[in-house]
Amino acid sequence: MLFSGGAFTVANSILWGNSKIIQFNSLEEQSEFELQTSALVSINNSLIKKQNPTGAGNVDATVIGFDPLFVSQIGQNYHLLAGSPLINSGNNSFLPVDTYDLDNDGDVLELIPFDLDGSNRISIGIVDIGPYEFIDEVFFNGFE
Ligand SMILES: [Ca+2]
Ligand SMILES: [Ca+2]
Ligand SMILES: [Ca+2]
Repeated sequence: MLFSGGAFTVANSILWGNSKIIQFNSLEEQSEFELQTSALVSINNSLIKKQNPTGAGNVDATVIGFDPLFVSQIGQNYHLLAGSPLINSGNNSFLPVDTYDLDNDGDVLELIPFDLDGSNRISIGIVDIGPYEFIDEVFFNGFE
């Protein structure tokens, strides 16, 4: 993927190497990601492999030994493990509204209610970066 012009926005998203780009906003799935300085770029509350993009709230993936704690990178399973730096690192204000009324409550102006699994899009008050919200099983199931 090469952005050589135009403008694009990345928010609450994961761009991870040669695998999928996962997002909710304006980008489609891509296999590569490269920026040229002529592109107008807005990257916020996102993770880009081996980068620390300018913008607000991005995860610094340039740290030695950085691990986003995906369930399986090889298996391209981008669900998050407990302790992932992506948990609660999104920005709720970047979420799209529920235009298609996914929860059938007649409210199309609320924030989108579900993640890619159909779980609550926002858990513990703040959206996680990427398509899946981390659910704390202990919290979710009540007491152990
Ligand atoms: Ca709704
Ligand atoms: Ca609702
Ligand atoms: Ca969360």
